[in-house]
Order: sequence, then C-alpha cells, then structure tokens
Amino acid sequence: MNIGIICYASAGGSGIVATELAKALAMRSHHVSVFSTDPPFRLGQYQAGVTFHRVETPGYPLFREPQYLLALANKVVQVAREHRLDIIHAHYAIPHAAAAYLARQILSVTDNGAPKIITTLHGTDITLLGSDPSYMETVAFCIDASDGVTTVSESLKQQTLRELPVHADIRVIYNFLECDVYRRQPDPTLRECYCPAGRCDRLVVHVSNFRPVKRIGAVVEVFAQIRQRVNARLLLVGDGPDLPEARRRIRELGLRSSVEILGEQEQIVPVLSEADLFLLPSAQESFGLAALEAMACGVPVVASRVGGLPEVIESGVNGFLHEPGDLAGMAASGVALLTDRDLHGRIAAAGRRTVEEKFCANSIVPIYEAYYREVLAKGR
Ligand code: GMT
Repeated sequence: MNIGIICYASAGGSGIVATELAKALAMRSHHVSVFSTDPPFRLGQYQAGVTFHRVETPGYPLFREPQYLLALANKVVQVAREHRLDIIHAHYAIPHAAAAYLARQILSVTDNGAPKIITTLHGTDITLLGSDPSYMETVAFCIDASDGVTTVSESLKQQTLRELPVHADIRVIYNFLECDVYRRQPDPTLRECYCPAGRCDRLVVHVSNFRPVKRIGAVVEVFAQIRQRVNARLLLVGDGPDLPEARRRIRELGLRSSVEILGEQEQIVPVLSEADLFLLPSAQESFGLAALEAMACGVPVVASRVGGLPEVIESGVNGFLHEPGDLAGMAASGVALLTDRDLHGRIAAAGRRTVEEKFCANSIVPIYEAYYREVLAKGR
C-alpha cells in the first residue's frame, strides 16, 4: 500500500506513535510518505520505504498566523498525486483530520479517485482541545467525515463519544513499541554519572513534554516524599512550558543536588535501562506511552488512575495506580518499590510481560494493516 502519515514533529506521544508506525509499515514493504513541518522526533536515519515531506508555511505581512492547515492539505494533494496514495492517516485530529479531509475533497474533484482517510485520536485532541467549544464543531465533523477512526484506548473512545457530537464507528487500536528496541540495556556509565555508588542508591525518572497536564509539580512533590525515606536521585527528561516551574519547586524544596534535568532526549532506552522507578502523576493520559516505554525497559511505574492508564497498568500487578490527588499514596508505592527488591523484581517482570503480550509492534501493526484493508474495501 502507499500510505501517507500526517503527524506533529515535536516530542509528543502522537508524533512518536505515528513515526514508529511509519517505520514499521515500511519494514513490511509498504511505501510511507510522512508529512510534518520538520523531520519528526525519533524518525532517525534514512529508512527504505519512508519518504519525508516538509510542510512549509510561507508568511505574508497581512497574516498574523501561519496557514498550516492549507499548506498541509496542499502538500498532501501534491504527494498523493505523485505517489498515488491509497490511505492518508492523520495522527491527532487538530488540524490533521481537517487537512486530510480537504485533501480528499480536492482529489475527488480533480483526480480519478481519492485516497481514503483515517484519523487516529490520541488524547488531548479530544480531552483538552477537541471538546472545547472553540474547536468542537469542526473536529466532530472531520472525525465523522473520515473513512476510518481509531483511538489509542477504550477510555478515549468512550470520552470521544461522550463529549463530542460524533457518530463514527471508532476502532480501538492500542499504542505499541518495537519490543526488541525497547528493552533493558544497562549502561553502567550512565548510572555512575547520575547515581554514583556511595552517594545515591536508587534512580527515579520522569519523561514528558512538561505541559500542565503532566503535573510536574506533583512529580517533584512525590519525589520529595520518597527522598525522605530513600537515598534516591530524580532524572527529569524532556522540555516544555512547565520546566521553569519545576526548577522553582526543586529549589524551594531544597532538592537541587538530588535532581538532574536532562532536557529532550531522542534516545530514551539508555536512561530507562538504569531507572528504578518511573513517575507519571498526570491529570489526564489517554494511554500513557511513556509508561509503556518504562515497563518495556523493566521499570515499575507509579501513575495516576486516569484515562487509558488502567488499560495498561493493573495496579499491584504490573505497576501502581493512585487517584491523581493521592500524592502520599504514590510516594508510599514508590518507597515500597525502591526498598523491597522482591516486590520490585515482581512488578518489573510483570510490566515487561504485559508489554510483550499486548503492546509489541509485531502484534499491533498488523491490526493497522488489516484496518487499512478494511477501510479500502468499503465504500464511503
Ligand atoms: O503529551 C504527550 O505526550 C502528547 C500527547 C498528545 O496529545 O499528542 O499524547 C497523547 O498521545 C499519546 C500517544 O497516543 C498517549 O500515549 C498520551 O497518553 C496522550 N496524552 C494525553 O492524553 C495527555
């Protein structure tokens, strides 16, 4: 198949999943055209079967805003003609579903047949933005106008149907990882650098794009409580608007020497491979790809019981979930994991098993392929 994948280039879960899907589809002999404003985070080196199409948004003094939607639809039309795309797969509804819809409309008028469009809803495109009255009508229209719609969890599917006036037949297809790549590969030099023997016993990690929904303040609070009982250090990986707030809170709590801020890191496996605990106290999480990456690398996760996280983590079995406000409970679970080696080993092994049983690329990517075929086979 010739498949177009639209995604954001920034270090967000939707772009990461779209990029991993593009690479996995190319490995399975499909031709994949990736559309974004920059080569997406984690696209990595050249791979046969994947082409990248940069969306340029030329400015004009009259405009205060870049015309991203029009430029993206325009680029999709050009590439669809050249590569005879069968499917345009929009990751994140805003505004990618609208760009795909516009491209399909143009191609159906001007060309002999248009590609089918599939929209994958990732989370905040519904929970924070799509359900906002400023976007709701257009987002709902574009979802219903898609030839296929998927969500990354059952929870997000139900929330979409509850909060938006959509009637689409939504398919749940879980996020996934390349399980051979996302596995524990210890790196003693990293350990020695961030948690040197004698000065630090355990390494706690948080990875995100530091937006309010991730509750960075809660990460620091939970770590502060853990630090009272365990000689641990915290690694913060990523960047975003709430990083200054995190720095302030770290100073306020006197934790400067116990916290290391690594910024955005494309290679996350080395860090996770040395971690002993992963904290994800988010306000909302439609799936929690970061938690899945940690589990794949044998790191127990303590997270909020929100959104799709209970579809990934069974509390007490392969991680721990607490109500978002229960920071003391999260800290207690963290301390238990960091001090009880048997518990840690049990939860870490169960986490890795869950990933292998349910979330590896080799079981999820064929589900996407089958869905593409199903959508291609049915008329609009
Ligand atoms: O915050 C991010 O990582 C990006 C965010 C997004 O909206 O693109 O991620 C969402 O999609 C990911 C991939 O499907 C999910 O794993 C995240 O749970 C989801 N984030 C939220 O729901 C807050």
